[in-house]
Amino acid sequence: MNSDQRRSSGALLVSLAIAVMLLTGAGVKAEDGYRLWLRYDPLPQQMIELYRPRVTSIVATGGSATMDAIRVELAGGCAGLLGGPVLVAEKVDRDGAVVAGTPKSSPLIASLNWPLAGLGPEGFRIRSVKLGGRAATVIAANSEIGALYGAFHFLRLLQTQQSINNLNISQKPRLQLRMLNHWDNLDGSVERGYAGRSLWNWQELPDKVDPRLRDYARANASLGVNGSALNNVNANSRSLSAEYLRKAAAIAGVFRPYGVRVYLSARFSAPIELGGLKTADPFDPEVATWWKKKADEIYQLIPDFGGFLVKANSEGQPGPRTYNRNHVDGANMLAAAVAPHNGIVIWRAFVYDMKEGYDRAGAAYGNLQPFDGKFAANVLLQVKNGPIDFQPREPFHPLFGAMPKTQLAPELQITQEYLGFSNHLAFLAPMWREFFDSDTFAKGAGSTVTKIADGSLYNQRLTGIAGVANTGSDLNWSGHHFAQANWYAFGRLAWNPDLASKQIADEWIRMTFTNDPKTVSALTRVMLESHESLVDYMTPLGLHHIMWGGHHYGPAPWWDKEKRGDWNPTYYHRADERGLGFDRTKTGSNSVSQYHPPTRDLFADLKTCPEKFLAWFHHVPWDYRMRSGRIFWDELALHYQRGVDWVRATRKEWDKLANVIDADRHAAVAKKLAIQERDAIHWRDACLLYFQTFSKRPLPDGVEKPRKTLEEYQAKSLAW
Ligand code: GCW
Repeated sequence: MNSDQRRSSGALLVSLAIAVMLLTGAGVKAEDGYRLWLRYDPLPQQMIELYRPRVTSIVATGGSATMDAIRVELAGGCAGLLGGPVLVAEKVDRDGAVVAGTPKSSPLIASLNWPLAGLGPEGFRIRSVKLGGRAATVIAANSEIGALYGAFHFLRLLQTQQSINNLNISQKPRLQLRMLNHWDNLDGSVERGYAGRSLWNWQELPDKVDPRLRDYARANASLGVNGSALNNVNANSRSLSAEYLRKAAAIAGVFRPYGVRVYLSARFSAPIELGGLKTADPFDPEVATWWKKKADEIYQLIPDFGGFLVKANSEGQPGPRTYNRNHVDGANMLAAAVAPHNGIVIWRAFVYDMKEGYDRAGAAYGNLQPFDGKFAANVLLQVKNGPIDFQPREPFHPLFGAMPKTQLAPELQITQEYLGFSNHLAFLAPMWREFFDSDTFAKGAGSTVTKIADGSLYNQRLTGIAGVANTGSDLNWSGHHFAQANWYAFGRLAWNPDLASKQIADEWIRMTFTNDPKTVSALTRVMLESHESLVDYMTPLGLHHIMWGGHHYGPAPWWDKEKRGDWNPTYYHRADERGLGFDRTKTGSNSVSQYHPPTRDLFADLKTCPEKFLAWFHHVPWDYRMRSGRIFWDELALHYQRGVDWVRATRKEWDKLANVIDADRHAAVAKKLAIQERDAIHWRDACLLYFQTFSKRPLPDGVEKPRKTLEEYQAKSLAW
């Protein structure tokens, strides 16, 4: 080949490559998942034609950073979705303007004289109107952050291909504080993080701020998440040092235009470690003064600082009880320090001291319930959804409905500590729905957890919810492409805890993958079934905490080596010749009595207890007759098998989508699903072989033979 030929064949290759790229839409960007659900790729032509006349220009006047963000998001988002530039204008001079802002930022919105008071500080209204005879869409709010939320909502309508004719939408968040809790350490590691390293680069801060943090804030704002606790609740005092506060202030500066306020986890003994005091006793005036001064210093640097998040006297953390004071003494002392700045204290209820013969499931109630009505007005008591610890399934925490005079905030875990890390596809909205929909009967029928969380049951003044984040430095943020859906679901439920799982899944799929109806319905089904299937192959029928010690990945029901008895799976499942499960009724720990009747009685009676909670509340005889007519042992085994079958079917389903999902993400998810199948088989075999040593019964028909021996499963934990 001479050089001319080489050149021309090279040119041909290039033009071919371009043609292929144009046809497939590939090559523009690797589909690495970085854009989350905020992808603004062109919609199908017929949608563009429908939308185009209604989106010709963006009118979002005002010079603040938040108004800038609104302009950029709307103009960039609409241009991307509509496949061509959208004008940014000062006024409405044509049909199709999208006007966004507040009565203060926009004379136009002011001139409408809309009654906006009912929207509160963060709500928005979106309406199709005529302005000076021209068709326009107005996104109005009392605050710029409200307008930003409205802008994201408008974009979501486009992304999910909803009609934008005759819009008349008013929304406001049901809970006030909607925050992520990051268990990020100062060395860049993330406790229970499965998506790389921490997003905060403490080494480089404050001089260098990763531009990615802006995208983190955008993603949160798109859901209405308005708080971020930056550091691990297993806190290092240094987070509160002058040096680290300057770093946190730099982060707060990036988050501010997006309405995300920064919170910090406070180590209770910081006055000793940072302040050189001899004690951290909350009744010591020097200690109280130290915290007051610390709060003043923080607010100097971060004027909109949210407040402190505290894990005290839990799992080795210091706390007021270290000094013979109680939780209220500690929380209220900190609350007094931040109160002058309108800050708050979020005190965690995750407290369970090990005592001989005690039941961990009843411990938080025992520790905190007696303090009902004693916490200061700016304290939220943050309670995990279930009484033990973010298990694949737990009944709701009995503190919900038991502290009518205390401001409770649910804590959910978005990161999948006990749910297969970021290797397993498990959409958590259905699990959280089950929690929110639980009826506590605290004030009669209909006293759901939702009504406690949103403050309506007890007129709770300050409301909130936290999700332990699953974000990290991985390009796709959450480790598994589908784990992004859990961040999304958390934010959407924090905004409106009545949203249906199906709607959340549907929105997310459309925004993240495709609007193709067949694919949307196939993926919605997969997502909605995924959590129950994970429960099937991990902890069916009320089993819990049977994971490998320490890392909590994979099964180890035989595990009994932890220094604390209540960290051992054997403590929880109590398998013996008679049966399986923890008796929490009168004949056992009786912690079922922490629930109100009739829930209490329902759970306490083996016959009426929902089967999904059977081994949670009862020591169930192996031959107990289940509703299906099968004995408990057989039913248990079939659940394990069902979980495995589901993963296999899902792999097939996913394979079928190879030509509708981009190659990069398709391959990445396929790889994860292969791991999930391997793990599900491992779970089934290891658990059934182990429990069989007690049940002494054969596996029922339909359950596959284990692949290895029990000894082999016991010898080595699942690798991840
Ligand atoms: O779920 C457990 C985790 C710990 C965590 C603790 C908590 C931050 O195993 O890693 O510590 O809960 O919620 O405080």
